[in-house]
Amino acid sequence: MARPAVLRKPLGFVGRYEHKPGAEKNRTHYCPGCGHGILHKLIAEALEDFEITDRAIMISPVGCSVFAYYYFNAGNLQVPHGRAPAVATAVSRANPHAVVMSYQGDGDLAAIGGNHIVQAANRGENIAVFFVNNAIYGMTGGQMAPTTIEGMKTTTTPYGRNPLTDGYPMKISELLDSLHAPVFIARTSLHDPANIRKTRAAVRKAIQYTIEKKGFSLVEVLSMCPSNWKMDAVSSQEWIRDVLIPVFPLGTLRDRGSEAVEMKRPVPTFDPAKVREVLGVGGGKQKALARRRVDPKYADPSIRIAGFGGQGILSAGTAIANVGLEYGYNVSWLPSYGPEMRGGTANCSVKIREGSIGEPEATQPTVVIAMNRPSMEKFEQILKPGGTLIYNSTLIEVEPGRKDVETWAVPITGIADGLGNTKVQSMVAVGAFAGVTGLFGLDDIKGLLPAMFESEAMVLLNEKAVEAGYDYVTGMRR
Ligand SMILES: Cc1ncc(C[n+]2csc(CCOP(=O)(O)OP(=O)(O)O)c2C)c(N)n1
Ligand code: SF4
Repeated sequence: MARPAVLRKPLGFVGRYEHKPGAEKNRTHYCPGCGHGILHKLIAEALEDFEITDRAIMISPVGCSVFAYYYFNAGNLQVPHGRAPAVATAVSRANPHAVVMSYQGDGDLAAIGGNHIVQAANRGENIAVFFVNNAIYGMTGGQMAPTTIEGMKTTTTPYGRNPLTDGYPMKISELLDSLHAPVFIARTSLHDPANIRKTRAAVRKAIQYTIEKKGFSLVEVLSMCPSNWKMDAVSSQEWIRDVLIPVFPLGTLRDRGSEAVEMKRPVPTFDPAKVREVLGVGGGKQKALARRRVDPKYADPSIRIAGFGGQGILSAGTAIANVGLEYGYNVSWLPSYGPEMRGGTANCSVKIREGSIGEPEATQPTVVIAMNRPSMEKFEQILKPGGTLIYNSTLIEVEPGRKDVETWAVPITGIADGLGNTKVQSMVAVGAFAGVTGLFGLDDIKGLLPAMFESEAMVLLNEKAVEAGYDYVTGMRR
């Protein structure tokens, strides 16, 4: 006797959907009649059936798709608008065992992320992309998307999309089908049970090829958005059948999965000597400088340098990062080019690590170098308790507010002026950093200056600046 079917939530979903406080507990985020929930279920069932919940990673971007992060029993990364294919690339390359899926709406994938998806497909990244085409921006209230069809009224095309002014609906599957690398491209729909079954099959194929490391798969899914189409759920399904499908014909555009062989991408290896050679670091020296014994407080520093434009903030950061490289550390340097006010703060983050660096921004720095008062007031707030604040006492006439950090008042601009050139204040700051942290030797920094400055006079002047900053703080210790 056949066993009765047991209807239950697939294990590819988390047991409990967490909502924001105050939200009703027994409903999803999606509007009634929305296609997202159906597609979620098809993916969740596949995660269970393929037994990959422990190695599936979902990349959810911006749009109604973002809510995927609440539902799947899988790893999840929420990423900026349109960037899912780039992040999926990184995750799948760094961890080839992971089954990486990107779940994107049409505004996200075809507009702001248009180039990302084309490039990821062209590289044949081993990812499964689920592309929810509802012909409109859902989350933001119904603006025109690249996939909006001709004549369709949206909040930004109130008289209907006019190709003369707004272009034609973009057929992403056909576009990607012109590329060499993808293995699987299909367009399906969620408007009735028969097509949901076909979507189910396509979802499984895309996931299967990703598990088998066959390369890039994309399933474009026509999906209802009753709220922004201003229709009820049933009319939305009929509208897909009668109006959307004639523009976006359904079917498998490409299926090369069975003939494709498992991709064996070379796993990137890190050879510091090779990197030094290629980057020309160390004036052709193959070996890194001998590391110094560093107070554990300053091992793996996360540094924020801030001041106003013209103070050489970014150069000071570059110099510190470059010296870190010379010692064979991993380093990152992240400038901030925010729309700063004149006289406000410009800043950069530098990280120096023995191990790998995840996030390049020093969101909770262990060392802050503040070159002017607005910078000190802004960045001492985020300094890690027990961290170190080096501040330019020439221009900052107030005491730092934080009492739980070590503070060093160094007249950085004054020292540079004493050397006859205010511009070298950035290198005074580098010297002070080296003196306070003990991370770099004075001679080691000086040895790099010829690679940074063209004229001998500038090299000499900057040598003096580094030395003066270094000597000032080491003198304070005594
Ligand atoms: C960089 C950036 N630009 C714009 C937005 C605003 N925004 C949020 S969702 C969205 C549209 C998403 O539409 P779509 O990808 O079609 O997804 P849907 O909501 O229809 O599922 C936009 C423009 C944003 N969050 N970030
Ligand atoms: S706005 Fe549209 S896409 Fe977003 S949840 Fe509602 S119906 Fe779905």
